[in-house]
Amino acid sequence: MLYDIKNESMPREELKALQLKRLQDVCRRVYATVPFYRKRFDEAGIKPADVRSLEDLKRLPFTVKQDLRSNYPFGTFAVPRDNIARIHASSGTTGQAVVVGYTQYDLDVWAQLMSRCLVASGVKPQDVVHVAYGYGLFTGGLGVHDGATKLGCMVVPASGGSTRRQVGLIRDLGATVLACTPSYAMHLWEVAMENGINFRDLPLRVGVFGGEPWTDAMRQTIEDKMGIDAHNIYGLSEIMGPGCAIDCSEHDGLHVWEDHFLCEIIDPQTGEQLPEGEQGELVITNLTKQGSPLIRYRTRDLTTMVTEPCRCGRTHARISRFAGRSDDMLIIRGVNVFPQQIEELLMKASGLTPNYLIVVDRQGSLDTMEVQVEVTDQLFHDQISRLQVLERGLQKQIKDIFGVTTKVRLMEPHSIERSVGKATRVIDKRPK
Ligand code: DLL
Repeated sequence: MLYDIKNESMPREELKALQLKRLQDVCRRVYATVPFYRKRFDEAGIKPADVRSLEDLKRLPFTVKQDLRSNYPFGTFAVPRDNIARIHASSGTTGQAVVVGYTQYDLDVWAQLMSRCLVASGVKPQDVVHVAYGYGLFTGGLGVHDGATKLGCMVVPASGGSTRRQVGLIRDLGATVLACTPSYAMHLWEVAMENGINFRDLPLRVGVFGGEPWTDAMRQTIEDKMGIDAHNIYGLSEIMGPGCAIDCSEHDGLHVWEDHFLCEIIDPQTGEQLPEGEQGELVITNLTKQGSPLIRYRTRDLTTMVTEPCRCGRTHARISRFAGRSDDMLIIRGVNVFPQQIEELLMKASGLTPNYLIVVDRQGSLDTMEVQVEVTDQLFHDQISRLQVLERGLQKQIKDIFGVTTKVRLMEPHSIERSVGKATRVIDKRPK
């Protein structure tokens, strides 16, 4: 099922023509109304009228998060403040906040793209959608809420927190769809089990999970435990919020809505565009946004992109599950380690739970890495020798794959702090 057949299955040539028209339009708009962009375009020696083909995209300047910080709060807005209907903010915990603005048209487009995502995950108007993404400046809650409302679902705006109460609501109101971060989904499941509620026995059938990186192994674990079909939804506040991309029932990459977002994969070091299928940083240009459209925004998210059509009938390009963010990459004694690579390993071992934390520190001049992972109740009550064998086995696997010596510490169940939104997977105590 497609929500918007005409646009979602548009032949690629037509899609490209539409993208070019919209790219020319957004360039004209930002050049005329955003002094920051006028300056950037002038510095790059390009005028909106010079954009004659999609090939010209690479001549346009990049936008990075720091540009949004430097122009806080309204310096990147392209319409008068009277036309802004809503503000959201990015979730960054450090540095100057970043705000983004939506006109009523932007909110309508957002709801429409979120509806596309929900339908791609198998959600129908008859569904009961329990939204446990945070409501507020974070885009997760309101973004999914508006899309599910537009689709005609019954929406439960639970937000994050009060986990026990939420579990009761999921059961009592008959939620069929759960939308939250994958780590919070696991936490909800765990609290449900503690309270004698098994999600497998409930009508729940679809998960719309995202907002943080997670591995395919984690998806399988969640699907097994909850008895649902879990989808991976991607988005970022700077560009829109949740709903930029999602995987369809084929689970073969995330469709990114190319009639609204022009995507490139670049080499994060050189800034050059990479050939189709190569891994690099996703760069997105807003084609239709009015409030605060961004040109060539560097997401820092690492992925690959392919344009080959999908079996589901959608013609929009697919990006792969994210390998991580370039700023999340840990460099341990010169070796690059992504937290998701560790997650992948942990999820394959039996007796472990998906609750883990990577603690990086420095002793003298040497980096140290400790992987803390909670074991299941069952394993915890097993013989010490079994725990030791598992610990050593994991240490050896990490050493074999990355070449770095790591301490693996198996933890008592429930000893690692749970989060209600995006999980903290890494604590880096090294002096900066
Ligand atoms: O996290 C928007 C969102 C909410 C997406 C709910 C999906 C569901 P920000 O707080 O601005 O916006 O954070 C955006 O989160 O650049 C990625 O690094 C990461 N991220 C979001 N979704 C995924 C995903 C929301 N499915 C940043 N896989 C992005 C991996 C993700 N990383």
